[in-house]
Order: sequence, then structure tokens, then C-alpha cells
Amino acid sequence: MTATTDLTLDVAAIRRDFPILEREVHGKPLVYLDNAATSQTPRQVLETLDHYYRHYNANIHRGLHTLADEATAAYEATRETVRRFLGAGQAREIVFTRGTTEAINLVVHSWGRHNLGPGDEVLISRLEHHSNIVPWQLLAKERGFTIRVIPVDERGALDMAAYRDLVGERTRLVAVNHVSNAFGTINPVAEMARIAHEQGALILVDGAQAAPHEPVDVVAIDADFYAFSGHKVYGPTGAGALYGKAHLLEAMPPWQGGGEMIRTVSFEEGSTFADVPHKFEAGTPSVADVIALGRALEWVDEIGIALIRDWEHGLLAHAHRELGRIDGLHILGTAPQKAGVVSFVVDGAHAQDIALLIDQLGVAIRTGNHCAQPLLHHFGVEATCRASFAAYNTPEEIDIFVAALTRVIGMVR
Ligand code: 7TS
Repeated sequence: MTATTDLTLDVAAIRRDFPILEREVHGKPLVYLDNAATSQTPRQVLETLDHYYRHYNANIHRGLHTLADEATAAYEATRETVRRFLGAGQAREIVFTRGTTEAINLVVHSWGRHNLGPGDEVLISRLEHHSNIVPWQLLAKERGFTIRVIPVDERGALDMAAYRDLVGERTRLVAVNHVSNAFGTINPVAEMARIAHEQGALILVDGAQAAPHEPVDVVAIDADFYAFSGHKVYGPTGAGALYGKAHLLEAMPPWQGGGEMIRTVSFEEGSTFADVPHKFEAGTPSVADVIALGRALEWVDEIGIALIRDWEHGLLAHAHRELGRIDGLHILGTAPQKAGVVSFVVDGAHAQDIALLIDQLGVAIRTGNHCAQPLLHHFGVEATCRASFAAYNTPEEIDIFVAALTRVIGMVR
């Protein structure tokens, strides 16, 4: 099989940045196609972590000594890097979190708890990851608001006509992912924001699967909140961010209390709180991981997110074409706008068996419900196999994956 993409990304040079891609699994070269779960880490990010711990490991914002000053400067410089990466207007609109899950929980517990009550509605799409469903359900129990679900069509694209009908005067917030982790659907979030705003509702965009793959501009989208995870965009685990419009963040109460988020603390008069974004960053953050996340975003910038997107779209088209030749294989998620994720089931072969056997051939794909049970149940399946791509993947790797899959299907049928 020949690789057929005519794009110009220097994938050989990119691969040299990732030491892990040289390892073998079960005696075979690793083919890593589980990037939607977590991406691999380039040496520039590894070196940033190493350099931090060797040279300026210190707690931030508190120490009046050189190491603390250096750590604080690098941490705050990353806020500016994230601002640029997301196209936000101001660095104080960026709150560091552990990742997308924590960013969504921040909005739920701070904005949600203080703005939602009986009679209010939150719209969530059927495409959501559990982390954009369950926190809302937990709060709905406590506050008595209603969750309504934006349906999908048979391709796994959002039903925009139904969305327009659902958004009404009771709608307070729309929570939707930018890109679906299970199917790869790219959602028209700017249009969804416009429709939400016409009705006076806010929109929270879960960008966990968009930030690594698509150019993001929170101002152009007009997102009120935008969340992403560093570990899916070539950064380390433990650091991600929430973007929030300044006036919203300012009006929101703290959600976690502790050091660094206060201005004054008194037993007699209670406490007063720091300005945004520090009001939302209680305790010692994952300083090294935040700084290394900044380096990861710079790495993405050095290559160019548009080039990464185009490369991955080429990989996706190649994968769709080659998988389409396998008898009895069904791709779930065929929306016209898709990022580099392909989910599929195979007649007569359990997804779990496929993943286990294909791992023996060195290929890492994901099986299961991808933390999107409502979506998979809607399509009548409990699990799919999912291959997801990153900048370092190649058409040749997809060919190896497809050949391995063909072999495995022959074994289990
Ligand atoms: N939202 C989306 C759309 C995601 O894909 C994920 C993780 C999350 C939120 C949660 O991110 P976290 O970094 O806070 O855990 N998605 C996946 C996945 O597809 N396979 O493993 C994790």
C-alpha cells in the first residue's frame, strides 16, 4: 500500500523530537494511535521539566528569593503563552487547572452553583465526554435545574435544527465539545455561541480534542468559557487551563479555598479574595507541568497548528479509505467536519479482543466507551475501537495498523 498525502509537514523531523516513538512493544516498533487519550511528549518539553527541577524548583508567588522569582516568572509567562494559543484578549482570563475535567468542574461549582436553580436549563450535547455531563448532573441534583440534550444525526453530527429549537429563554448555558473524542465530529461552536447568546445564554466549550488539532480562537468563537488539557497537546499530565471572559470570572465566587487565592484572612471579618485568575488557583499548582505546557504550546506553534491540522486530515482520509476496504467493518462517526479520530466496530469481532491482539503487534488503539456512554448507546453499541492521530503519525503507520487489524480480524472471526 502506498501513502497518499501531498502535505509538506516534515514528519521525520517531528518524529525525532519524540524519544518514546523509538521503543518497541512486544518486539514490534510502536505504532501509537491513542492520541485522543494522551499525546506523547517531545524532548523540548521533557527538557523543560528537567531544567525546572534541576535549576529553579520553588513555590510560586510567595518566596522573596531568586528561585521563587524565576519559577513565578516562568509560570506567569505560560499564562501569556496560553492566552496567545487560545486567542484570548487578556492573560488574566486564563486560569490554570489540572486539565479539562477540573476546568469544567470550576465552571460548574463556581458559576453554576451561583447562577442555576429550578426552572433553568443547561443544554448538553449527546456527543459529550462524561466530564461535561456528570458534573452538571451532580449540580442539577443539588440546584434543581434541568439538563436537556442536543441530539445527533446518524453521522454523529449535531442536529442544529433541534439545537435552535432547544435554546430558549430558560436556557442559561450550553455545554458542548469543540471536537468529539469518540467520533471526531467538529462542532460549529461559533454558530452555537451566536444562537446561545441571542437567547441570553452562555456557552462553555470543551476544547480537549480541539486544542491539539485545530486552530482555536476563543474571541472569534465568542466562547464564554473554553477548557483544554495539556497532556493531549504534547504537554505533561497535570496541567491544563480554563479560559473565561474577564467579566464572568470577576463576578464568579471562588470554588476552592486555600493559600494564594486570598487577599486577607481573618477570624473576625472573614476572608477577602485575590483578583482573577488567582482567585481560582488555590494551593500550590503543578508549577513544573504548567511551565512545560507552555513549552509544548510553543512547540506546536513552531510547527504550525494549521499544518498539523492539514496533515492529520490527510491521515484521517487515508485511514477512512483503507479501513473502508475491510469486510464487515463499520465506521461510526462520518460527519462532514471531522478531526483525526476514527471509531469503528467489526462484525463478529469484539472490540476488546481486537485491541488486545493488535497490541501484541505493537499497535496502540483504544477500545471501550471512550467516556461517552450516552453517544455509544444511541448508536446501539457498548464499545468501539478508536484510532486517533497526532502530528507524528504517518500514512505508513496507518498501513501497518490496517494490516495488523486485518490479521487480527482473521484470527478472531
Ligand atoms: N473532554 C473531552 C472531549 C475529552 O476527550 C476528555 C478526555 C476530557 C474532556 C477529559 O480530559 P482530562 O484531561 O481532564 O481527563 N478524553 C479521553 C479519551 O478520549 N480517552 O481517554 C481520555
